[in-house]
Amino acid sequence: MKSIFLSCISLLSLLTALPVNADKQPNFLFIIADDASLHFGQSYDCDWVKTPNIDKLAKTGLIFDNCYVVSAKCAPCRANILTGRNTWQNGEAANHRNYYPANLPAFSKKLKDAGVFTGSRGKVWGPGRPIDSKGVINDFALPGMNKSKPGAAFAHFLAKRPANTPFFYWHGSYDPHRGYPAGSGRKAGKKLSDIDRVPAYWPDNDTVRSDMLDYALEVERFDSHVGEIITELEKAGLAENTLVIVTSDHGMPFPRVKGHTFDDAHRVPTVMSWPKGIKNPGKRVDDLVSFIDFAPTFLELAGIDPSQSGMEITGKSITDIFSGEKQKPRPFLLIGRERFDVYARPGSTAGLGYPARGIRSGDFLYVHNFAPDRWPCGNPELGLKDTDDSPTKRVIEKLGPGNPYWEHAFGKRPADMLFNVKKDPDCVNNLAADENLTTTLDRLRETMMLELKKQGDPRALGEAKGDVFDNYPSPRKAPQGWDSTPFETKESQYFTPKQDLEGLNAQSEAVEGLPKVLIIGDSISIGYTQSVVDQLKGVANVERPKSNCGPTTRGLKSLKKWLGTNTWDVIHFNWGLHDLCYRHPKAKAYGNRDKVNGSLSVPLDQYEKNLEQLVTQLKKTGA
Ligand SMILES: [Ca+2]
Repeated sequence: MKSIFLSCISLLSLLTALPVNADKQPNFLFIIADDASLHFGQSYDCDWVKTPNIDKLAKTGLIFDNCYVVSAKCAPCRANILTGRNTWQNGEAANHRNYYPANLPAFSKKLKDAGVFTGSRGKVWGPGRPIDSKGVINDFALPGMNKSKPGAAFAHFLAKRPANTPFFYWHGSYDPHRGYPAGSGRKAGKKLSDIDRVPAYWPDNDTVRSDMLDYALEVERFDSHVGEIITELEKAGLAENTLVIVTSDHGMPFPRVKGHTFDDAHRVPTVMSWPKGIKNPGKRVDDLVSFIDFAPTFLELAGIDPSQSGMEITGKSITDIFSGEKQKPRPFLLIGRERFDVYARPGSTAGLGYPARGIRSGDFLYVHNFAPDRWPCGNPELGLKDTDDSPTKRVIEKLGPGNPYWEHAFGKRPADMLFNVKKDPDCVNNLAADENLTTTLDRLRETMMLELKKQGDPRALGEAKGDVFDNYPSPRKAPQGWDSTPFETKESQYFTPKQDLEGLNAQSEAVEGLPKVLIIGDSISIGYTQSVVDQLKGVANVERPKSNCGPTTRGLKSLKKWLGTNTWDVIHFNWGLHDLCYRHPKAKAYGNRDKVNGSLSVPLDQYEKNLEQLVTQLKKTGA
């Protein structure tokens, strides 16, 4: 009975599948490390990490020098692979530790539907909950092989494969993800002096080097698993017509790499082998290749036209690189991020993200940070969550704000960042203000924004549509004491910093005979009233309006009221921050702030006129 049932299923899959030709159609073996940078041993000229199995594979295949992930964090990156779409096109799958939308297709499901035998071991997509509206867990049509050893799991999968059926197998390693036993690298015989170079953005000391060696050991374990799996592939006689890809979901779990928008986080080691299909093996490929290119490549090689797959794929197949008949050069690729670790920045239920988009083209990487007022690594008082805990992180944290290493890793970043990745692969010299590169920057930004709009990126479409990413829920429970209220709203209805709440009521005790001082200003200038009062105690009587004095337009309306009937000896005034703030009526951000699509609250020429009128009126007071 069981066998009849199985034959019915097989017949059904044959009927619904596109024609499967096991001789011609390649198999796919996709092996992905978790958090490995460009340290695949000899393949990437790295002496302190030994990866003989990957290096052997590279000799019969291709080494990619410019393969980029779209988002440098586990869950969003893996969503890019599965969908062939960019982060900003994947709804809530743009985020990390999130729900995976039920309607978001995955290439693996399409392969399965076409009759390819599919399976996996280890980490496919996550962390998060890939659950549909009925509570059904989405396994992306990649059922897991329940075996403890990677080689055994793959052998088990191959044994289950129906005869003459092409396969797709995903090995999702957990290496070299943290944590590492501290000192394990040295214990295994590695030396601190093995490391030829510590990136410019970390201090070069024993703790950091030792941390790097611990990481190296985990990359080497990953390599040994690659060896186990390839051995099984060869034993089964399937190596000839299997496209093997060995890569990583983003750079290493160290400060300023994993989770950040620099070259070291996004450019990942990638080796591919396919004896039957790669025409010029043993070559290095310098073409720009994106992780969204995997899905259309798999589909095309499985005989499915990506444009007819119903997946609305953005990536481009790279089969032309395999055949050596390159169609067109790839002029650029895009990168970006939304919310990575949750509860890292107050402002929404599960915390705000750090929206950024970037473009890699020629020698340059241009990155636009949409909310430069936010902390790129998460708020310091909440633990700088967008960087995994590590000895290296602790070393840099201790250095504190103001220290260049701390600023590189955790400090706020400007809206525009431009790096020459050929001359400065560490991306430590921001060239955005370089006058010689103004044209380059403008061209890159224009190309990027145009492309993002074409791709329907809510951030690029403006009107605060991008806030959608900040407001997606997370299955992770809020930590104790989590308060999602934005700091700026909870502090004061007067838009003033905390110290000013005391300052608001802090007027001098009027002492007869002392000069009278009036302070007119916005959140910054009135924020210091208390300390001014304290410092001028016995010297002057200080007062100020009991409100935020806002832009010049409010000043013109309210100045008479603020001056009252007093005679002032000194009037301190300050207008500008509110006038020159970019806002958009439809922006949902606090105060309708919108630096991308907004316009100045008070146009420059009007601001100048208003200021002149105010100064004229103030002069008349004789203060
Ligand atoms: Ca990862």
